[in-house]
Amino acid sequence: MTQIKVKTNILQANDEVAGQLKERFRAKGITVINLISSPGAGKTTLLEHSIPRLTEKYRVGVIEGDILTTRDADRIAKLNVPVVQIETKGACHLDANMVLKAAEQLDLDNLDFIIIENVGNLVCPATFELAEDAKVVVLSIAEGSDKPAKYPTIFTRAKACILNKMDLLPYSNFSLDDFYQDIKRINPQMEVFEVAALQETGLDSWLKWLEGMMVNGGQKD
Ligand SMILES: Nc1nc2c(ncn2[C@@H]2O[C@H](COP(=O)(O)OP(=O)(O)OP(=O)(O)O)[C@@H](O)[C@H]2O)c(=O)[nH]1
Ligand SMILES: [Mg+2]
Repeated sequence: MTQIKVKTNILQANDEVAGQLKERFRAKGITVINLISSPGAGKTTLLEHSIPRLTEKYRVGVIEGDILTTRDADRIAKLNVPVVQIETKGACHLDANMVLKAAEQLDLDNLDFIIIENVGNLVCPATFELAEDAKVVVLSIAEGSDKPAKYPTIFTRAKACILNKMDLLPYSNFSLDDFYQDIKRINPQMEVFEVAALQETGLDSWLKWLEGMMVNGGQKD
């Protein structure tokens, strides 16, 4: 009983911060995406291959969440976009306060997108609002087609799913039929993009969807 109350309070407090932060992002016309997946599904790789295309038209900043190390932030910094690292020191997800602090390091007057790479974890990040306009879940072929059924919270809350490492499909027992059947049941509105980030296949529809998500309709000031 008490445990449930504590958890509710933590989430409520987080949602309040996230709500205020979202208003700030909206006022600046910034679209915020929260990328969530289990470790190694390909979040950073997706960013490495999407950001150079996005920055042809838009200004992009990245917030990198990791339990330890700046490795992902270092990879993103090579793309010459502003990047802020959050080291959670053990915490398995980002929360709105961490994003608030990270956002203070970014020039909000000069950004169209902020993409947050959450800590590699399919479970905990699902329940924490980060002032995002959309959660995007990345699932890789090697993880198996049963994951939406086994981890429904994130697949319910995400607006889009990147099905990554499609190049590995011939070498795995991943069933696209089972996957789509579960998605249809769990979240029929969710957009699914079949992608091989490393090979840069399937990125066009994903990038077009991102553009469609823009809070200011793609207008630059
Ligand atoms: N075959 C194949 N490998 C990929 C693809 N995308 C990413 N990888 C590989 O998958 C591994 C993990 O990729 P990352 O991008 O680091 O994954 P991540 O989700 O950012 O990992 P964490 O931040 O640790 O949670 C790397 O060795 C990538 O090269 C893909 O489309 N196909
Ligand atoms: Mg990463």
